[in-house]
Amino acid sequence: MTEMLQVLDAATKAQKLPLGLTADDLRAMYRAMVATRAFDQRCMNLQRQGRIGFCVPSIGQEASQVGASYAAPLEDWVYPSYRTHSIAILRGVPWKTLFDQLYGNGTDVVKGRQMPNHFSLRAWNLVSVSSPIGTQISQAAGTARAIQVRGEKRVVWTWFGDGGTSEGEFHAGLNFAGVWKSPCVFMCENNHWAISVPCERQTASETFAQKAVAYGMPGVRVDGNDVLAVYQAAKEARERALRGDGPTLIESVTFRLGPHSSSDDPKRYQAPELLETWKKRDPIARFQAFLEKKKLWTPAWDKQLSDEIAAEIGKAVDAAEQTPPPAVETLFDDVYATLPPHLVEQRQAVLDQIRTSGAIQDTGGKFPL
Ligand SMILES: Cc1ncc(C[n+]2csc(CCOP(=O)(O)OP(=O)(O)O)c2C)c(N)n1
Ligand SMILES: [Mg+2]
Repeated sequence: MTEMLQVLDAATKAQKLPLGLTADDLRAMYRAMVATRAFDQRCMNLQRQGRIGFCVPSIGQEASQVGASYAAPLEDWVYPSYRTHSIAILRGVPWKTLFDQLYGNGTDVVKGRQMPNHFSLRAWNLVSVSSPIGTQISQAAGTARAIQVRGEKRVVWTWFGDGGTSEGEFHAGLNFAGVWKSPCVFMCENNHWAISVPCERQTASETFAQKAVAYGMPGVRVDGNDVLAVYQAAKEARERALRGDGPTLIESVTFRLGPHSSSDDPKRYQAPELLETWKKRDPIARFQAFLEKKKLWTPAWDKQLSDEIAAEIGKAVDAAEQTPPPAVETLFDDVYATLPPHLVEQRQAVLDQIRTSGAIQDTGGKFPL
């Protein structure tokens, strides 16, 4: 569990396309990676311009996320981390839906009640992002057990970082799934940092993958900047889970090329040489070189792709920004199937107060910001 699975270099030299993937599959993977980076860059710009409050870029981790998620069909449940919006992009969530959440506007699925970047996308089987580190791990293990009890043919995926492995939830989740042999894939993205804590201060284990041994499941260490290797590891883990052979822990070795979040400045704790080393292993550049060799990439296609994505994102940003905030009475929605009488009364009291008091302007039912 110290060796690292790699596919890209050998596949570049081989005649055939690897892993049963078609040219369209490979182009779709590349598109999702490029789109994720464009989204991240746009979000950082919007945050710097004061137009959204917060974001968490995944720059450098696109292969790790797109590779694995390409092996996860829509019927699979995903318990994401705050850094894995590429999964939503790959699943075809409209840009406007993502920006609605970042703006917390009136068409935001969660009605502006979550911190920006905490997407909750039930229609795409993407469970709400958890802010407390690691809580999604035990939730996913529970869901995987439920799927097993119901006899459903699908798999649960959960995403967390190297730092997440130090939480009690990691132990609880992996132990439970290991005992029950539940259909769960534990995706640990080792991006070398937990904010400013380097991964060598996170664990004394030689690898994160080897922690799987203690839970009675396979641990696979994969080059997380090699999109095809991650796809292979994830596909095998899914097949294993569907066969009833239980969970897998995948350690995807990658690197965070950007800040932890829009609130972080890695220059304060990261040696510039380390960043330079990993920039040379940029997962998008590596995949692009492979595609070019296979005659599946041209500069013209790349430009067309980038222009198309930039236009789609631009349109969604404009639309989300112009959408008014949630109406104030929606504050009471979604908790009860039928609102209890005392809350109906309180909602009316709030609306009456808004209308009569000068303190809050009457927005005609719209959120008074
Ligand atoms: C229980 C808990 N402790 C601390 C934090 C603060 N915190 C937010 S992100 C983070 C680092 C997590 O690192 P890692 O799991 O490696 O994921 P990455 O951010 O690198 O993707 C910490 C400590 C938190 N959100 N929840
Ligand atoms: Mg990390």
